[in-house]
Amino acid sequence: MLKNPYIIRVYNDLQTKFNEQIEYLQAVKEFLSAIEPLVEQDKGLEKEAILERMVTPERIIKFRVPWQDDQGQVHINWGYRIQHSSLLGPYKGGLRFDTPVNESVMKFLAFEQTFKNALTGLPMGGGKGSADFSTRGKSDQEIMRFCQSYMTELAKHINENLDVPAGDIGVGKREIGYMYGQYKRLKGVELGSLTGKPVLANGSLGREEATGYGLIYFLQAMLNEENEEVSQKRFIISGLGNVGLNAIKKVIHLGGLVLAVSNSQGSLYDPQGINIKCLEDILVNHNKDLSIYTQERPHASFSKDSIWSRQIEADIALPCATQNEINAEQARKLIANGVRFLAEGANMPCTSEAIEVFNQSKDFIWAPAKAANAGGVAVSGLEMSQNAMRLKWSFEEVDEKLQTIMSDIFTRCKETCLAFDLGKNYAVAADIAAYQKIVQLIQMHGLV
Ligand code: NDP
Ligand code: 2IT
Repeated sequence: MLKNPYIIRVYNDLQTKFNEQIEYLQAVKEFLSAIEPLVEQDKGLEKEAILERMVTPERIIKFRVPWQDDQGQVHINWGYRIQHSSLLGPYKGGLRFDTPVNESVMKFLAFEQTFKNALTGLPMGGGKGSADFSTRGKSDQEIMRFCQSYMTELAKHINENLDVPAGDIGVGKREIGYMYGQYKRLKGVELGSLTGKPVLANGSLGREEATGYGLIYFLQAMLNEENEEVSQKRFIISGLGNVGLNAIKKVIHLGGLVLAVSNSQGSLYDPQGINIKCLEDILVNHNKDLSIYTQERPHASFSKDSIWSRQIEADIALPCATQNEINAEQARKLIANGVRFLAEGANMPCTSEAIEVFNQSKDFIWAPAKAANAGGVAVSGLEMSQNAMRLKWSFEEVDEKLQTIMSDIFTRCKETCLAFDLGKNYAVAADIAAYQKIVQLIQMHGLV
């Protein structure tokens, strides 16, 4: 419940203007309620319209993307790039190719990205882009043609000093490679115009692993506070893409037991622990059909139900698929099944009602996306540095820097909890820490 009159006015205005943009309104509301005590103390903010400037993107770009399928049929999709904030550097954030994307999803992601990037301590503003196009079921040639057409338009709005996209759902190194190739044809070689590039094409070692590994580094720091560790803990992890798969690998490497995993087709529960070789074989050679797993490991079970609705006793949950994947009922179920920790790999994976359930449960500790999944964009920042310096760091160098960044973000959250008497509410702490930085930047830049 929002209480501060200035905050209420800002939120109500947004609600009136963007009534249907539920994800955007959800992200903004969570943020505004976290920073409410600070706004209450600073009566000068309203005259300067600081909050309005914080929640409103600097620019929204929308363009059509025509492309031809293998049968010669022409299709049209929509492309977006939301350039939310350049206060800290070039707009920075991923591109999502997925059928349910729309302006609301893009605006929430670009908004959150701005604060996440601020937490990394690196010079990156915030942005996000997308297309309502799914790579599922498309041939490699169709995906290449789509990426080329998409970049033909996007190239007008990005460069290494202005806006630097990377991957997100449906966009990995293959898609980035095709887009980078097209960018070069249009504008010449510019190493830092995209990140998440294939390593051979001047991408950074460790970028592919960074979000999943970074998530576990943050979790380790959080567990360490409770004198607990990853080893021997039982995990439920959703999403088998860039974030989920690398989180699974890191957990297994550290001696944790991954009991259940999922993708958009369903979920898999293996009481003996997921066999990573068997899983990877399915992802690469069997069209991601998880039901095949039970043929080799009959004690495991596959279900088309959401992983979060299944009856699985565990200690730690890592949602790494998409927004709002855990609702209040599922949150209550997790707690009833013994889960005591959660770290968000995906952006905004828990509904506001689920968050309420977590915050009301005395012994439940959770890590918000803005802090816990910042490892991906952080290593994107390191990729930009390497590109600018025309050199390449080893995997170990990048990984070490990633560990330092994640542990610094955790320390910042912990110190903010202490300073504002927040207990273990790392989500509110992350919002406050990022807000403090962004407020100062807005004031320093004058009326922009
Ligand atoms: P990928 O496309 O690589 O993987 C997404 C995974 O989630 C796939 O296994 C996919 O299933 C599954 N999935 C997608 N949508 C749904 C859905 N509606 N219900 C159930 N499962 C779903 O994406 P990423 O791993 O890159 O991104 C995952 C999340 O992490 C997103 O929220 C993204 O914004 C966030 N993130 C990503 C970063 C990155 O560096 N890539 C950085 C920080 C956050 P299937 O394979 O069947 O399609
Ligand atoms: O949500 C995210 O932080 C990302 N998709 C990564 C963005 C990036 O620029 O690496």
